[in-house]
Amino acid sequence: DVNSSYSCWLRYKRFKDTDLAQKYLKWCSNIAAFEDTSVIQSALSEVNIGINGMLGVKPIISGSIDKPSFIFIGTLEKLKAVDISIDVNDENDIGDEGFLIKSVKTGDKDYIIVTGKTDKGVLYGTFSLLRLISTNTELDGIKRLENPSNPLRIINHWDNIDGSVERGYAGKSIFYANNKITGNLKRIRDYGRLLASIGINGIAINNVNVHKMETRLIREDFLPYVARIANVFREYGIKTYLSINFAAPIEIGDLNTADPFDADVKIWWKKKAEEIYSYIPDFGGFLVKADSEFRPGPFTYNRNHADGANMLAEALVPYGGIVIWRCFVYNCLQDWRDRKTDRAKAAYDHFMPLDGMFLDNVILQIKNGPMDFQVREPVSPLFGGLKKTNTILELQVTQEYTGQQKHLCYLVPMWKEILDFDTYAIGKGSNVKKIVNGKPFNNKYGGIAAVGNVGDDMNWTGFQLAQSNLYGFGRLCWNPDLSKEEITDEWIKLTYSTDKAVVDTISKMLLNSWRIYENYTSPLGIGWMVNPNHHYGPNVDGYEYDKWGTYHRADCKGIGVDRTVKNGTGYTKQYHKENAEMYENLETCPEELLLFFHHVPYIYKLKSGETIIQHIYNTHFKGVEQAINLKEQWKSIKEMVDFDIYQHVIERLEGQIEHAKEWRDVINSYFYRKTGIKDELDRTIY
Ligand code: GCW
Repeated sequence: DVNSSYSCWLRYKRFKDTDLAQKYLKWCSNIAAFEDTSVIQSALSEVNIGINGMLGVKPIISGSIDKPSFIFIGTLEKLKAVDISIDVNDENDIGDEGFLIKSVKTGDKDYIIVTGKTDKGVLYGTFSLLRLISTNTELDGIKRLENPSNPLRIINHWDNIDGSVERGYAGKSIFYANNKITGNLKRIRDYGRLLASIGINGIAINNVNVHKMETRLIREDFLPYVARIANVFREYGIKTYLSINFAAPIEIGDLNTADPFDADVKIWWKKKAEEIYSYIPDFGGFLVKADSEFRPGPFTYNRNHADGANMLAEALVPYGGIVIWRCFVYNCLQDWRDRKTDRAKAAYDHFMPLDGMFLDNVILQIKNGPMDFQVREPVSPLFGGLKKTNTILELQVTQEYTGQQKHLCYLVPMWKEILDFDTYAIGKGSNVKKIVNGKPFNNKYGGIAAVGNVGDDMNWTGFQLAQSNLYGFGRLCWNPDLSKEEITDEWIKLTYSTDKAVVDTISKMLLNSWRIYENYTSPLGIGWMVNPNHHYGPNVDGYEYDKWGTYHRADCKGIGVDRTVKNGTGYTKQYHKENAEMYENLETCPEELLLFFHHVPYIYKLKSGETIIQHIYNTHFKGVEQAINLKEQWKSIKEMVDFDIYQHVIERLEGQIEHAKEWRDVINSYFYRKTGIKDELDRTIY
């Protein structure tokens, strides 16, 4: 039973320290609020839950600022209307979704304002204030002015209408069951609270693989139910998006083509847009996977991606909607004997020639790496490559290739590396985090999206510790400059306790977990050594002689894929010069990506002096030791966390240890048998 995990990082646990509680109570007992938009109401309801939970007092919410101490919650407009003055500079600095939290002392009054230009800003400010209180931050003299770095902060659900979730590891869908949309709006509302608390402002509620039944979500029989979900999310400042089927005019319309140049097709989508907006006036737009992994698209009609995306975008223009078009396009039927085609090159080859051809309400959504969410990949060269096109970064919070929420694998450290990666697009310092927010190239849109990790399990994410990935994702979208340590500490304090031993222990576990996972799975940038289809567990040749374009090229002498211009597939040239040279050259290529870019002999020496083969053995033995150690660390805080959570995590960690051993032995045995080279330390290899 992991019920106490249901509220995730919004636990608002009662303060044990009564002095501290007293200090906050001064302000928190009285809330001054004057507005009644649904978003402000959400903020007020949250304040009520939070203060009641933490301080044990039901705050009095009134339209008055007469008390000596209170918290004002409302828009700038209201703030001014009630004659609370605010610095003009601050006022100008607050953007559309930004907020200001400020302590004010005047004469006989001592109060805190939480304000924003819009009610959404007020909502974000309120969640932020509650976070400050939960983490015991001093409010006396506080001033926080924050604006989100990324305009679009979106979660993608790969949920199907039968209730299954593609790559979902936390139960069934919270949106659908048995080909119907759920009536459990309470759960959706709680999800909205979680998402809004970390600043998420968009959600695509169905799988990008839009099958027969899901194609109908944009029909009149389903739209009223989609609208009910959208209504709930709207109260939390979240716009609803739908994944659509490019062939919808044929499948649910009465046309015999979906050609984007066909006049009837254009009219069909325009009417469809009008219909959708009649149910959901603030509908976000369409998310589209086209001409990818057997999904239909413009290629059928000899049109390109820009033709396809623009046609849909035109239909959405009148309503301010957007088309998010995915760049995950490659040949998934490649003959394994074809050594020239390199899947890593595909997205860039498809989309770079189209740079500048998309309408300005089209956004290209690009996976972080050129392959597919492996444990380690270089950053996609489309970031910093595309300059005249809106882009958003796509991350995967659900742990498809990173332990499927059975293993602990905290992804914030990986995402930080991605966001900090310098593309050199406009000279040094052109980090991905700057590129994707759209500012450097004056793009209209930008942001970050991720495939979510939530299902109908009581604790939302299957493995309770995996809640940290969702939390960290949202926080990074809002502010990619937050350090991984800051985000991690915050999450632990909100979820468990502010006790130093708890924070230090769990933080260490989380921050090391990605590297640990990498150690006992795939070394040096080699991916795909997994079982086909479900992608769980070791299988070195699982994808080696197949059609998906995913190889490691191990033979008896060496391993790795040569992607150099000199001898290989030429992938390195898709990067700007500085990175192209770094990857091209064996000496300067970062070692953790060595086998992604180069094919080297097993006896090649790494900088540590270890050979590749010895490195494989060493990391795999070490990874298992580290996994064992994770459990020891967790045991050390047994008395300090709720028993049910303690037990749940122990069980997962035990499973992880066993499975790490499986990985170690399969990988080591494979390479030992392939090479005949013994482990220098003579450990057991089969
Ligand atoms: O990683 C692959 C997944 C597919 C997924 C696809 C995509 C939704 O294995 O399950 O399909 O990527 O991103 O479109």
